[in-house]
Amino acid sequence: MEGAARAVTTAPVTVCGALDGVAVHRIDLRGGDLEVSILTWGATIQRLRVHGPRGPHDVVLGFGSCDEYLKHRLYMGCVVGRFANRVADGQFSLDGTAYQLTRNENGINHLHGGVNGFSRRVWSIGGVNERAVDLVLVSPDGEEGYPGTLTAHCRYSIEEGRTLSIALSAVTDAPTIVNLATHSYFNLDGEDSILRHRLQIPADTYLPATNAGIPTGEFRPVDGTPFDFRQMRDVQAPDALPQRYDNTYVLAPSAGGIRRAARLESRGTAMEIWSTEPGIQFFDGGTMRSVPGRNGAMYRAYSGLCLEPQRFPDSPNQRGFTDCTLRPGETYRQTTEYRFEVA
Ligand code: FUC
Repeated sequence: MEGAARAVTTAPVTVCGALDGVAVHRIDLRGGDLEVSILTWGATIQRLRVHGPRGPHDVVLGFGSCDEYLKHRLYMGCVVGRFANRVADGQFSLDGTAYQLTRNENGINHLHGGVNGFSRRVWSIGGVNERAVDLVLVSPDGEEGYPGTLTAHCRYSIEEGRTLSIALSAVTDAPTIVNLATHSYFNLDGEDSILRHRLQIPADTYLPATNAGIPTGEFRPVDGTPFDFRQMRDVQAPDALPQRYDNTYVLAPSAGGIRRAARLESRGTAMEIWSTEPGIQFFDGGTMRSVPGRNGAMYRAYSGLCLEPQRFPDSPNQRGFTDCTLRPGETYRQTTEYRFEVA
């Protein structure tokens, strides 16, 4: 596969480690004003650099070596699946059959696809050129407790206008549930904290969650609360200690296309996220423990924030949430774009 890829590519593909004897590759994409390094480990964005008048600068957190991704369960830059965020008690029923998923968060809930979810698997390279790479992962029937063999695709491509496009899709051979999400920690300017980044999320309601991160089922208006990001404002709520942000924001219906899901700004760099997804999880990174990051940086609480377009957490157990069932013959699809501007 790699040989075929070499014939059509000018993008460097290098071995950067191994997991259980399987080589992990890094693919360095370049196009326009973006440079992106993708790891086959977890379909991870290891590095994303934007070129501007002040030179190139990093806009996501990342580790320098594969070993560090293995060591730190931060889901840094990866694609999480089969089911992003949490499934309460790891349990759900589908077509009258009850399933028990791995309970990998404090032995209680299922988080981000389990102990060895998609973020901790080596994806195959399906194709690569200078500006794009296709990654493929086959998840066997029963993996982490999920029914059906699921074949997932992730295509990263650099588009015109400083845009990184991410196309996710999946098919199954038996009824199952799917909710994939991209999980980069953004920091647009390399400052220690993202609390002074400015954020806008065009959502009138959000999903309150229990302390364990399970949505209560309520769609709560953001109006008059620290969760109101309808107007661009600092991440840190006014007159408040850092507010814990780890909730899904409910976006307007997308009618199948992509629409703006968030805008983030800091010191002359801006990023808009456009997506097909019904919700966007905003996680402020406040629970991150100190870890050494790339190039001698020390990552700690609020070093980066996550904005993760996805379906609603715990959907299989919540009436009134989006349906996450995937059946044979259907194709799950998500398109998400990170669109950058530099001044
Ligand atoms: C986000 C959060 C979770 C978790 C994870 C590492 O997706 O919603 O709570 O902390 O990241």
